[in-house]
This record gives sequence, C-alpha cells and structure tokens, in this order.
Amino acid sequence: MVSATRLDALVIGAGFSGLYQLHCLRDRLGLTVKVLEAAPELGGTWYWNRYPGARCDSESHSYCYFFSRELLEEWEWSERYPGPPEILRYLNHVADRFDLRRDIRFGTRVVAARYDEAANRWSVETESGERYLATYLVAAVGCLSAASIPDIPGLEDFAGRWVHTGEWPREGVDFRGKRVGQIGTGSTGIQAAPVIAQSAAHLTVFQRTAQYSVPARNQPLSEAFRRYVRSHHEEIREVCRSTPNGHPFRIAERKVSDVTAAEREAIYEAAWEKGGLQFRATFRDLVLDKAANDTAAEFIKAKIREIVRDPETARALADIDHPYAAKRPPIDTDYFETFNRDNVALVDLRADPVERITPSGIRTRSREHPLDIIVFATGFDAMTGPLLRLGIRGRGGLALAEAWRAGPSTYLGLQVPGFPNLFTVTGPGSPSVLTNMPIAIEQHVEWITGCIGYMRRNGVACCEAEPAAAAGWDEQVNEAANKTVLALARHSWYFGANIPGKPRVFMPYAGGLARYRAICDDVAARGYAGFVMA
Ligand code: N01
Repeated sequence: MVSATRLDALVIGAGFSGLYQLHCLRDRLGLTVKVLEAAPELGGTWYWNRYPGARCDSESHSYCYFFSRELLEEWEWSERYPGPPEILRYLNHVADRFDLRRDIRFGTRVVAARYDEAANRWSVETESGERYLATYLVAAVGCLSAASIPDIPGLEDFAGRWVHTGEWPREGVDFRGKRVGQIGTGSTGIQAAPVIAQSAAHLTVFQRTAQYSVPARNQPLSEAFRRYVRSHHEEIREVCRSTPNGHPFRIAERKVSDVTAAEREAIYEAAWEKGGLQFRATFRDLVLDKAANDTAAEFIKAKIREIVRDPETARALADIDHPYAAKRPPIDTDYFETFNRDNVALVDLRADPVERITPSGIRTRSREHPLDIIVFATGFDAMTGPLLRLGIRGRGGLALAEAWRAGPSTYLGLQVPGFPNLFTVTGPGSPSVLTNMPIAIEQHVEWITGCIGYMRRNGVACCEAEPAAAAGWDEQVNEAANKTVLALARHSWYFGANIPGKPRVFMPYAGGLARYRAICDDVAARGYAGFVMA
C-alpha cells in the first residue's frame, strides 16, 4: 500500500484558478496545500491551447489578477489581446513571485477522488498510484479543458496526421506544403483558419454552423495606453467587477429603439472599427431582446457578404441560424477575408454532410476532400466534462456522473449536494464562461477561501450545499438564461448540445457577474445560508 500524503487542502489544476487558490489557502489561511496538475507545466488552458492564431479574446489589461497591487504595477502587457506565450510568461511570473511552484506537482493526473464519510476527508488518487488525503478538495480544472473529438467513422484509418486545437503539440505542426482540413468554426476555428491558410498549401474549412464574428483589431499597446493602465488599476478593476461580463468596458445604457436606424448603423460601424467583444456592449438590449438583436445580426451578416467575394461562400458564411452572441461570439483577425484566398475553400456541412473519414481525407456526401492533416477545432465537453473525468464520488459512494445524470445541479456553481467540502472554481451554475474569466476566478477563489476560513474559525468540519438550495439555484440559472437570447440557441455548448447524449441544460449563470457576486456575498454574510455547516 502506497503511503498517502496528508494535507488540509488539495487543489486540482494549475491554471489561473489553481495558482490563486494555492496562494490564498496557503499564504492567507496558513493551510498545508498541494496542487496536482496533469500537464508538465503550469498555465491550464494556455498550456494546452497553442494552436495557430490562439489569442485571448479578453483585453490584456483586464486579463490578469487584480488581488495584488504590486503584481499589477510590475507587469505590463505588450498587445491588446495577449497570446499564449505572453500569458504563460505572466503566469510563470505569478508563480515565481508568490513562490507557488514548490507546492505544485506537475505531470500528475487525478483519476479518482472519494469522500470518506467516517474521516470527513477526501482521498485522491493519481494515474501513477499516488494517494493524497485532504479535508478540502478544490477542483480548479477550468471549464474548457476536456477536448471533444467527434465520433466520425473512419478516423482510425486516416493515413495523415490529426490534431485537436485544445491538445496542441508543444513542438507545433508544420503545415507547409500540406493539404489541411479544419473541422469547426467556433471561436477557435475562426482564430486558427487565417493563420493555417498562410502556410498550408490548401485549407478546407468544414462548417456545420455559421458564426458571427467581429474583427479583434489586435495591435501593440501604445505608450499612452500603457500609461493609462499604470495609473488606473483601481478604476479598471472596479469596471470589471461591476459589469455583467467582467470586461473593462461598460454596456451602453441605450436601447436599440432609442436611436434612429442611421444612428444605430453608425454605432455598429464604430464598434466594428474599434473591434472586440465591445460590439456586444453597444446597446443594453442586444442580448435581451430578439428584435434588437436582429439589427446587430443583420449588420454583421451584411459585413460578411461585403467582405467575401465568392457569392456562394458568402451566402454559406452569412447563413447564421441563431441570434448574435447566443453562442459565444468570436472575434477574429481576417477570418472572412481568408475565404478570398485561392488556397482556401469552405464546405457547408449543412448542404453536404460528412459521411466518413477515409485513409486519404474526408468524404462528404458530394465528394472526397484529399487531406494530409485534419485539425479538429471541435470544442470541448464544456463545464461538466473536466469535473466528471476526475472520478469524483461523494457521500455513500455516489458518483458525480450519477448525481448529474439529468444535468449539472449546483449551489452557486460552488458546491454539489452530497459532496461535502468539495468546491468547484467557476463550476456549472456560475457566470464563468460568460465572463472575462480571471475576474470570475478571483471572485470564486476568494469566496472559497472566505468559506474555509469561516469553517476553521468556527470549528465547522463539514460544509455541504443543501439540496433545496441547489434546486432553487438551478431554477435561477434557468430563469436567467430564459431572459436572454442565449436560450434561443439550444444547439450551443452552453446547453451541452455539442456532446452526443449530454443532458440539455443551460450551464452557466447568465444573470451577470456583478449580481452573482452580490448573491454570493449575501449568502456568506448570512452565515453561509443554503450550506449545512456541521
Ligand atoms: O469550440 P466550439 P471552440 N462535425 O464548441 C464544430 C473559448 N475560446 O473551441 O456549432 C462538424 O465553440 C461546431 O459546430 P456546431 C470560448 O468560450 C476562447 O471554438 O456545433 N463540426 C463548431 O463550429 C469558446 O466558445 C478563446 O454546429 C463539428 C466547432 O466545431 C470556447 O472556447 C478562443 C462537429 C466547435 O466550436 C469553445 O470554442 C477560443 C462535428 N461532428 C475559444 N463537432 C479565447 O478567448 C463540433 N463541430 C482565446
């Protein structure tokens, strides 16, 4: 029997969440803590997603921790949107600065986590057979870390190479002289295609659902902007914390109907020129009212038709079946322009579905597409996937997969009834993927730290969400989604629709991060109402 390492807290994952959680539990509460990380290095999503064109859609000056003034003052970003190398440099800087590395075990994948009721502690096993015993277990595994490779017949026979964007080889992929097929046109595919097209001999983009996209307009940060950031950390933090999506810009007060058609078009035009997710903030009813949304949708579709020269390709790209931002809105650098290149073709899978992968390419109903490399930009088993693959069992040996058979049920996205002292950072039911993630992560990590601190000060051994509180919260998550156009895209991954057999439940909380923060603070102020503190 391998001897077990005993700890106060075990954190799974060394991305933005896990690093800050380690710092808070170890350096603020004085607990013994270890972080287990499957990858050989820290960085979480940014370790794995190194595909060509990968870049954060949040603006760099807000895509960071705000908890330490010194950290804010000593770090400067170079571009409007940071890419993986710069984000990894930042996270490594954070790890060094707070001496985090000594408590992280890399290359250590968790395969089982069981709650031992008699001992009131978690027993965690790793792939290599190590065992850890911890009073508190924090899953900081991210929302988009379980890559999804669609079950298309014939993949095992493909004679070329295939890769998933979310598990990109560290040494990169050489596309020069190759015929590349890319499946998927979500945020990732829209970033990857223009860059792959620059080096590949030929790129075929296989599109199942057409998507809106607005130019990112990435650029190096000017000295004037850097100066602004240096002298406005507090203000930027407050804007991020007070807006629904945690971004460093406010949503306009006006509604679409408050302006004339000409004014509206001018506002969209200016937002298009400015670029980025701010397009969504042009009117306050864009994600609340379908008719208002239609005006933005039509504006972007017209832009696509204007940019793309081949009429049939333009038609397929602009044939979008859901409201703008009802699926996560991508931003891009020359995505639609890429289809004007001679070496790029679009296959509309709605008209010409994939039949199978063959040894030499992809066969759609109408023809064979010869390929050397297939890039799966096919997304993730989002939000629940990363948690379910940890092999978590709670009270009475109940598997998390069983508890969530009808879809995830949580209290505030922080805890699941029947799984005491297990906390999930940005779990299903929290605003998470609808926000600028580091802002949501800081809020969750600080709330979890506050809760564990309260437990220790008050001699509470066990914290567990009440089933009624979780059921009530699930209802609120549903209601919040139903007030927005997000509920109209039932084929989005927010509903789990991209994974065959996954229950169709809207997973993130769409009521806004600021409101959510107030709810969590209120719960804590009321002695952790809705949690059994035993
Ligand atoms: O994944 P997706 P993603 N046959 O699920 C298609 C975040 N992110 O990796 O829409 C054919 O959005 C699928 O088609 P459909 C961001 O939150 C952040 O692009 O299901 N096609 C879709 O086109 C984002 O939302 C950043 O019909 C198939 C695509 O694959 C999230 O990650 C950058 C298929 C998957 O799109 C996920 O984005 C990138 C099949 N069998 C991503 N299966 C930054 O901020 C799936 N598809 C940096």
